Amino acid sequence: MNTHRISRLGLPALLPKYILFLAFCLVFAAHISGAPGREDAVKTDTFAIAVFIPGVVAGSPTYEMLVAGVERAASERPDTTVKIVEGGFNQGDWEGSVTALAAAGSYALIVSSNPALPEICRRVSEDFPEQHFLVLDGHLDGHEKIHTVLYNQMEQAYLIGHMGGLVTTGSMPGANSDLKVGLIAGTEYPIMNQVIRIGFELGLKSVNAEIRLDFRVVGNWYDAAKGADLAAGMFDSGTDVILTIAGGANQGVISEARKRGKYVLWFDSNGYNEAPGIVVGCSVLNQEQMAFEKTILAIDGGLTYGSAEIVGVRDGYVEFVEDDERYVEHVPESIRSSQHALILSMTSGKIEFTMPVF
Ligand code: RBF
Repeated sequence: MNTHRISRLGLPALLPKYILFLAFCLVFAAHISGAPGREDAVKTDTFAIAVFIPGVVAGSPTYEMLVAGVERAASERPDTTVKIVEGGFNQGDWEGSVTALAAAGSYALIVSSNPALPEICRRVSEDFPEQHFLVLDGHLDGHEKIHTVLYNQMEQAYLIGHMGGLVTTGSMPGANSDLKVGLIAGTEYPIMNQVIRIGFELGLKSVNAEIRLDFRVVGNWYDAAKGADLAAGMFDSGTDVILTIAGGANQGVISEARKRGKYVLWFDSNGYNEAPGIVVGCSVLNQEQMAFEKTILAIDGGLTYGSAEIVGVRDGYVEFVEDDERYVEHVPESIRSSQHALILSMTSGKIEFTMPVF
């Protein structure tokens, strides 16, 4: 990855040597460019990547993993640059920001992550047909300049739903006899309403059909105070464990659970460390690894634009994290072994779900 550092010390003293060195490089480069078959060796072939974040990076697990994966790939390939652009929380601004990146004409690849992005990239592509895009956590098949990867979030939600069912029916200190589990979402969108919520509920009911889901919406992806308010209302009405998928608002849900000795389930990344003993289950996407692999492919010229992948548990990109010491320490063995049995059923293919596409 290219990083540019400007030294403040001793520049005037070093200047003559620097000029000499530069002259040497130019002569050397001119010499190489004269070699047979090399027409333009002085030109550096930089692969410039723009990562467009539809929101802000901090606090949103999928975005944090996206940035980490792209940066890791760039660090393994010389002459690759990465620019991170945060689009902010106003969805209406995103298309303009992606358009500006494409219009710059300097990015070999624009990378993003979010179910709303494929359609935005498709529209931008109408004006900038040469621009290539990689979109994770989204789906668009058959566009010659766009590659997408969708995760099987029915499986991801079912895994964490099963864990929620075990917690609310189990005997951990914060669990009560009410069969109520919560889900707090940042906003409502098709995958939330028709996949994650449904998969989560199926997972809960696979443990006990009487479990009821309390579903609430923050209305944005940043308001921790609203997240805490919603969680408080849910805990007051008998919920003992909440799955939170609300970006920066997740922190409010955690602080409320901590105050009351209740539990939180985490989505997308390993969140046990956010609050050990309170976050008692994480079903994750291996988005960092996916971003890394796809970016390497793009840099090396092997990414298949025009195709749309869907990956799930059996592909290794959707997982429940059970090998974390905080999980082992805080969750009773009886619950962990039931959850382990479910994981085996899913990795063996005995239980699997089709991920709907919209
Ligand atoms: N998830 C976040 O963690 N932070 C966000 O800022 C965020 N913004 C989103 C905006 C839109 C329009 C949509 C459709 C989803 C957004 N998500 C966000 C949800 C994210 O894409 C993903 O569905 C969830 O993280 C569950 O994997």
